[in-house]
Amino acid sequence: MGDERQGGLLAAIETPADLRALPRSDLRPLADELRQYLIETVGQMGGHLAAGLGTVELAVALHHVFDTPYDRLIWDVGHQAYPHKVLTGRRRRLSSIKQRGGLAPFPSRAESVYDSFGVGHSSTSISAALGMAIANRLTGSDRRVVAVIGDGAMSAGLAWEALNHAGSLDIDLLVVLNDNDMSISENVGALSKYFARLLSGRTYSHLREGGKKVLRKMPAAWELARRSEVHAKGMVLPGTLFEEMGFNYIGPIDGHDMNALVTTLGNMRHLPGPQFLHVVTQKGKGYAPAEADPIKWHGPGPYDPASGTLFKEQSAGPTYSQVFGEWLCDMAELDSRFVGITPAMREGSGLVDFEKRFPERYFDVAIAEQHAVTLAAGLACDGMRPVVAIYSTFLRCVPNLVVMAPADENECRQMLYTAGQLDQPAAVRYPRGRGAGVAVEKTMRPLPVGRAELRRQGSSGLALLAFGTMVNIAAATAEALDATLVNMRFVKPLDEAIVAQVAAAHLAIVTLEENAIEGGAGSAVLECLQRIGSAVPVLQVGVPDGFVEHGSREDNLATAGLDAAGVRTAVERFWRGRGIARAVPAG
Ligand SMILES: Cc1ncc(C[n+]2csc(CCOP(=O)(O)OP(=O)(O)O)c2C)c(N)n1
Repeated sequence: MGDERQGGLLAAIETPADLRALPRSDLRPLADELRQYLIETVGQMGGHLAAGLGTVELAVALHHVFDTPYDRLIWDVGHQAYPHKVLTGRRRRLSSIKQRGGLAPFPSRAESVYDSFGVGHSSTSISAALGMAIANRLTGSDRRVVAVIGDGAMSAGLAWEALNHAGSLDIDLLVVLNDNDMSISENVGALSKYFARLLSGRTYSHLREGGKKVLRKMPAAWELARRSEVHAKGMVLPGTLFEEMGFNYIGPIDGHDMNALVTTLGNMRHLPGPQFLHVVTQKGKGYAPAEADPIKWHGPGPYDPASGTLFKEQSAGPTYSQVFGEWLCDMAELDSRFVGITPAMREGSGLVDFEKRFPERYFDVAIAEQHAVTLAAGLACDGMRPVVAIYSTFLRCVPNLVVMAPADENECRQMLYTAGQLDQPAAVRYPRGRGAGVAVEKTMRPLPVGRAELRRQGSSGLALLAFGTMVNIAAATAEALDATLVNMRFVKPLDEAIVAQVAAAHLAIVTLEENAIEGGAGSAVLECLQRIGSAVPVLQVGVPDGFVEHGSREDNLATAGLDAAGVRTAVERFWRGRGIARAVPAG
């Protein structure tokens, strides 16, 4: 699909240099082809769609005006960078995106010289761009640096920390605010209202730009106007906030108007100092289903581009997020102290129903994870039961934190319930995707804190201490090797009694976790063994010390050796290879 059927402009773009060679009149039809290419290609495999449809013109204009990759272009989060990928030599590979061995879903420095910064987490672009701008100054380079950041990403403290720093330096840097009024769901917060006010000030702003041109020719009058404008704008004209922070604010301009974009970026490219361009775009632009429902089309699975019908994935049982959302609704009904908090991840965290049913107790705090957790701490200090759904890995070293890992979706519900009853912070760590397919009991019962569950008593002398989803994955290995299998349930506090018993009664132990080995649950078991003076041999199975590449959860587990086959191989090698198994008396 794709190339051969294209009108010809897109098929001829192998690098942005080809794009820069085009006359300006070709940019509009090129953008139209690019948009169509995205709609059709993402339909084949699913991926991020709506955000990229909104940045088609911006990507074309930026590569047309700036000398990439010499000039640095940094896309915040990076889910909107598909058009950029297509324009930078990756058109033919776009259909491999998000798949193992295929294109990364976000810009990746290892993948392309045009990806100036590796992203995925939100709100890093201005800090990274500023670092590059400072490097340019220190090395005497004349390269330009551009950060493109969404209005959602602008809600994070990190973005403001970077603006605060940049504005204090007289440094050449362009920040483009890609304002589509949406995060994954509706953007929230006072800042998003402020952006809306900026839009309504558009006419005034245009007048002001016109006035500036005239006044610049009369320096005294210009200075007077500039000073009084700062005050006047505070009341009626937006732009002040960024200007007060040391940026030259221009906009808002229509981010789908190719001419306006190219002209404005062309002018701004030569302006010294920190520059801020406010661009207004529409999420899902040019694809009717995505324009109508940009939330659904933020990251769809495969679909039929012509009809806009999503191909449904086969499902067995609820996702962990659904179990979580349902549990929170049940608790909120039973106990008015329960409050739900999300850092801009309502859909992904399973909180859509909770918001509908308990709007006063639902808080989307925007992309602000630090704030979410600290807000929860404040609520807890004054007697509430705050629940934060957060996409995160976290460490065992936080004092006084209970950390649980459910073996399946039913245990997930029971652990959430247990956490909600405790008078101390607690975390339930579950994976994305669906559970094992077990029935989720409506009834909720608290689990004894720090107590593991013996799943199988073996007689071979081998014990498997499994955390979370590894309990089920290790079950077949336990059967095959006649090993004891323990569902550890609690990473913290660890069930030290069961660890001691197992150590005394077995010849070898294997710990299993879907987590980094370094500092993980298996390390907690080792620390415990060391404390009680046990020298029983231990194998730690978990995620090796390295960044995990993108891919489906199943693929990534298999690559890390954490699927059933990988676990069996590792455990057998350890058990038989070290001669421990042979030491067991037969029978
Ligand atoms: C720190 C962090 N929190 C949450 C997310 C999940 N996330 C990915 S994209 C996104 C919304 C970004 O909105 P915006 O910057 O406005 O971009 P748009 O999709 O509207 O183009 C969120 C919340 C993330 N990537 N990083």
